Amino acid sequence: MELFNLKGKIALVTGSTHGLGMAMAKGLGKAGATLVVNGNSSQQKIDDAVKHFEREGIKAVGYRFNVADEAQVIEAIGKIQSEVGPIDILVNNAGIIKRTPLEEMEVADFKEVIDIDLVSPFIMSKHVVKGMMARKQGKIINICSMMSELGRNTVGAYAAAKGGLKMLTQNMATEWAKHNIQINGIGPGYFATSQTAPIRVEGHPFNEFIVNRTPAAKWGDPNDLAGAAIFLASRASDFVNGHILYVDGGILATIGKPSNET
Ligand code: GCO
Repeated sequence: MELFNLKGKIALVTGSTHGLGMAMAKGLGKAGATLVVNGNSSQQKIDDAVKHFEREGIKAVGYRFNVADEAQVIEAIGKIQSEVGPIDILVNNAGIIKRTPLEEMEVADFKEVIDIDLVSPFIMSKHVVKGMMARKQGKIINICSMMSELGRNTVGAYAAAKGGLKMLTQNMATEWAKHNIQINGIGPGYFATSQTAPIRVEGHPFNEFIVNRTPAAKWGDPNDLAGAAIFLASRASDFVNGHILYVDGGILATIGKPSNET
């Protein structure tokens, strides 16, 4: 189990005040990492998340900043590194989605999704990787999606961002692996979170579709992502690079089946 021990490591998880980010951060904390919690909505949400982690026996510190604003990112990373310590693990999780048919989508909305879901991981990684290079070690985990591989009606901007994030992950690995930095991705399937709440309501056609389309025949529980996060943040993945680890109940393994088949 030493391979998966994160004791003494500092993990910054963007968007970790709720949902998948919180679940992955909790996994890293339970494995021994000190958590740097990030959000941009309200200081109260960050404080509540820090208290949540502390109740779990996890050391956590909160920083509110907008991952899409390079000046805020530079300032925050400087403060984190001087107040908490060097960032050993960066999880680029913060993201948004806008569900609109492409032909109806405003350009500004398209750009906002690209900005937060694709440009922000670049901004964060560009400024965190300098310290990792100096220390000759580090772990970067980009949170991709089923939409890194597949399209779906109304999520074109998100798919473009997440498809790009998959390739950005591979290019980060190409350029930075020689510094003993491992850059990988996690591709969550369909999970029960606030982001998917609108398409998960009882009786919503998409709810039944996903259960039928997923070989595991259920929506994922955010805690199912903790193991993948711990693996990619630990020494257990020191020779894994540029890999997107899909945690999807088997969705990408299958073409699916007619609704009348079990
Ligand atoms: C959607 C969902 C998905 C999931 C996840 C799948 O509207 O299709 O929100 O985008 O959130 O990204 O991997």
